[in-house]
Amino acid sequence: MAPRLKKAKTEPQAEAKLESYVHSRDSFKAVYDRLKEELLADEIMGSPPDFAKEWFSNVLDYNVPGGKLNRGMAVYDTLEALSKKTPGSDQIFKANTLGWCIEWLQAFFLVADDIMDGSITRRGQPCWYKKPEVGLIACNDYILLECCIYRIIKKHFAGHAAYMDIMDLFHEVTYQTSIGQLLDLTTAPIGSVDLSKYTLDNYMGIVTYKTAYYSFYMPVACGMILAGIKNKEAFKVAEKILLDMGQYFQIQDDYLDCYGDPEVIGKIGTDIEDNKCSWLICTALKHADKEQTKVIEANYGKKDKDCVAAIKKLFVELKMEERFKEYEEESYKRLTAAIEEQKLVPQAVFTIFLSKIYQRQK
Ligand code: DMA
Ligand code: MG
Ligand code: MG
Ligand code: MG
Repeated sequence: MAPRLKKAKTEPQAEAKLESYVHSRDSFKAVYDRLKEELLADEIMGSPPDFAKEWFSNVLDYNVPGGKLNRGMAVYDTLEALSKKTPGSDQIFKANTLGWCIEWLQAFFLVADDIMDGSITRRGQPCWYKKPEVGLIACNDYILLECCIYRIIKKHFAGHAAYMDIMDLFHEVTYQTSIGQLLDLTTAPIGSVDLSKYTLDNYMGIVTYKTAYYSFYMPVACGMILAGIKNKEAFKVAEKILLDMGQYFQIQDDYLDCYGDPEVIGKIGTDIEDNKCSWLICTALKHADKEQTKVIEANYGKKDKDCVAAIKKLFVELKMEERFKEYEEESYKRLTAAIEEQKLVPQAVFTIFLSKIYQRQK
């Protein structure tokens, strides 16, 4: 019989308390610096010449750390809310590492999304593919961004009890998000406006996959995995609430695409020109009379200033801003009730996230 090895339940490092840890953008960013340094010191980077290393470094700095970081920072917030005592320094680092992997995943999807949506700016600067020296090299860059995720996970989690679960989660959520992008893009084919597709039912399907899984379920699921939660029911309860929250978040994104200040949101809206199945157009169609529907048919999905203006005028007639604000209040109430109703997951896991997005301007 093989000798039975008695293994400590937690790694010795995880025991080391870090009383002074303050979870802030700065402490989170410090982990990015370390992960980037590790990637650049990776053996595979040993042979490429300096100009290639510099390109790689620029791809990362331009696309990974410049967002709101809500998704990435939520992994640690979740872990903390689920831990009876302050997490040790190794657990803190692991949570923030997975947080950055989510930010890397987001960077990968956004570089590609901006090409496909024909967007101009992102996070207050030109979209990566719009930079004259980049262009379609951006296609290889988004592949690189995705590869980094698995490089980082391998370095820091190979041998960890949750390695398989973490890998599986990242693969599953990447698949879900790309299916969401597929639905988003094929519902809005260039040059053909088929209003029958623009229902709120179709809309919810698109946004659940393209946004809610990776932006809301994933950070919390990472935190739950790190906290050692095994109860599948707890994951299910979290998923239900977080998908609802993610739908609300994408509806805000659609609202801000039309009504947000580009200076504040850091991007110029393109949904009307791009023929997108957005919450605004689905809701407008639900309330439009015959004449108003004709205006939509004639003007939606065209890269023409006057057509865009005609749609925006119609949105005013149909009180779209007011309808959005109503929806926002209802969502907040519905989510708060759902959070309080369940007993399996501490409320803070959800409320920290919800308070960051409620009535957001960017
Ligand atoms: C974004 O949807 C979804 C992913 C997976 C990047 P979107 O095109 O509405 O996003 P944005 O408004 O940020 O371009
Ligand atoms: Mg886009
Ligand atoms: Mg898009
Ligand atoms: Mg958008």
